[in-house]
Amino acid sequence: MANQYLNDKWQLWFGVLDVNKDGVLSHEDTVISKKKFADLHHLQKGDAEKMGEAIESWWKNDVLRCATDEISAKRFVDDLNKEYSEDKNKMVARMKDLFTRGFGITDVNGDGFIDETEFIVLFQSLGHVDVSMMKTMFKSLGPNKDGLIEVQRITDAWVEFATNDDKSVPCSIKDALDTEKK
Ligand SMILES: [Ca+2]
Ligand SMILES: [Ca+2]
Repeated sequence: MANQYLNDKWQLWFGVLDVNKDGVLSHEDTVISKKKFADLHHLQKGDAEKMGEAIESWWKNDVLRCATDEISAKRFVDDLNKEYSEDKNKMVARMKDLFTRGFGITDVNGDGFIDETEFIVLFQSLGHVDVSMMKTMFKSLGPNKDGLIEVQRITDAWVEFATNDDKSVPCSIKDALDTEKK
């Protein structure tokens, strides 16, 4: 089993993903986040459908992992513990895939960078409201002089968040999430 520090981060991550805050991850979270993403980015019908399919696929395959029932926080954390204990490298590889696909969608204009608006829309699509937390986290991830963060860089930071159990390594994602006002 992973240590308490990593378990705490997984618990925070569950909170990031539970869009409607009903204590479980389910298809309902997919439906809401898909709609919010299209609305907040003012996507036209064709683009909304294309992005919607990518979002559906991400939830289904990467997050819910084809589960058709609801995933509680305990099950989410237990499953990660199991994966982590069985084969850490494999788990890290899966997280890389998950976050690569996730931030690929977040980069809605496809320029290879995440700007502050794309970052905020990501969180708002996931049902979050504390914009100052989002801005703090964005800034902590090191935007360049044009205010952009490479998709790869942000992906790496989230993989680190989801897989590193070393408490001595600073983690600005955890720090920001710890301060989030709900
Ligand atoms: Ca939910
Ligand atoms: Ca972009």
